[in-house]
Amino acid sequence: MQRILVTGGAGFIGCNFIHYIMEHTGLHVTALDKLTYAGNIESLAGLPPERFEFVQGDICDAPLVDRMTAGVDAVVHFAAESHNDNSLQDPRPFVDTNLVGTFTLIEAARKHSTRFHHISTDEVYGDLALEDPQRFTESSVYRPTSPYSATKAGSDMLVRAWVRSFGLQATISNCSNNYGPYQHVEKFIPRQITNILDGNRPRLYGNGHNVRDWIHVEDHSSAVAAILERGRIGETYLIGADGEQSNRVVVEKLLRQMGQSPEAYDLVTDRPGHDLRYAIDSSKLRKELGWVPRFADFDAGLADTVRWYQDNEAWWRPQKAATETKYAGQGH
Ligand code: NAD
Ligand code: TDX
Repeated sequence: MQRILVTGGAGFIGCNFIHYIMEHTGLHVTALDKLTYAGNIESLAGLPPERFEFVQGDICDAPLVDRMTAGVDAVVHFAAESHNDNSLQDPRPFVDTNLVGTFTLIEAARKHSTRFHHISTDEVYGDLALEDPQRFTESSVYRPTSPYSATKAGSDMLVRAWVRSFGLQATISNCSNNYGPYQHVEKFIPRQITNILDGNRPRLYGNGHNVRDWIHVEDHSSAVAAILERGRIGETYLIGADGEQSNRVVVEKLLRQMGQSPEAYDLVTDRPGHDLRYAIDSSKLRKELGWVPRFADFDAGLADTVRWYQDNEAWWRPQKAATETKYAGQGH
């Protein structure tokens, strides 16, 4: 494998993956990204031009996708509409990008017999009760609950069908909640860090008892690299780092790390249909591919992330006011 196409390369996880894969391999990377509100070309600054190319474009643009797929050995597909709250306001772009965009890419990969890796989420499995001893596994039943997770679930089904019906050389990964540098300020952790930096109180939806299974984005990248290199075609791998935390505990940790009282947050209107708990059992990935996460200590990873937002205000500041105006309109 020499050349790969990374869709959604200007987004949070896509850009972190590109930095990771270019540092750890000699691959040539082409990023295809529409630069929606969530994409930021500055997240890809400083990459060596002889091994990196950026193309602005839409994954629903079949002739463009066909041309770009023809020239690479593998496609790693991160591009998506990714925010649950947005999907509750306007689901249409989620159907277009997550379903039609994935369809467009796998048609091109089928035509050119290109290796394909599809990035998905644990949200396709719905949610768990707080005390449920079971975690999600590769054989959990699909039970998506939001327009976002429903379109991601649909995209997974398309990839699985293309593997079975057309012999598409594909793998799928479903990862838990990511945190780390370059995450848009609409998402939970960067929203609260930047609120605190601005002297505003963090906002917790509902009672704050919802649980997410946090993984550092660099560990997601190393897992995807392992699957791309050694994953078995047709298989799904769940990616997680045993990082379950309630939202309330995360906000209290952030407030303490940033020198504030751990009670200095507000409870606001809950998200409609808010999933209660996600939790990943990643034994298959660990046993089969020997993957281990590097960021075992959540508090240390969180402290690194706080520092990154403190040091990179120029990166997030342009999005902050518009994001908070949008949340104010939703009662959040
Ligand atoms: P993001 O919203 O930060 O980035 C998405 C990127 O895709 C943006 O750069 C955007 O411009 C681009 N994009 C959107 N529509 C496009 C289109 N039609 N054509 C081309 N580019 C388009 O999202 P993220 O958090 O980096 O998520 C990346 C992937 O990982 C998604 O598939 C998401 O479902 C999945 N995922 C995310 C998480 C998480 O915690 N963020 C967890 C598990 C899985
Ligand atoms: O201000 C907030 N207050 C709050 O309490 C925000 C923005 C969120 N929340 C809660 C909602 C969730 O319980 O925090 C939790 C995390 O919220 P998000 O960052 O919006 O993530 P989530 O909805 O869990 O989905 C994320 O993980 C799975 C990503 O956005 C998805 O792309 C990924 O598939």
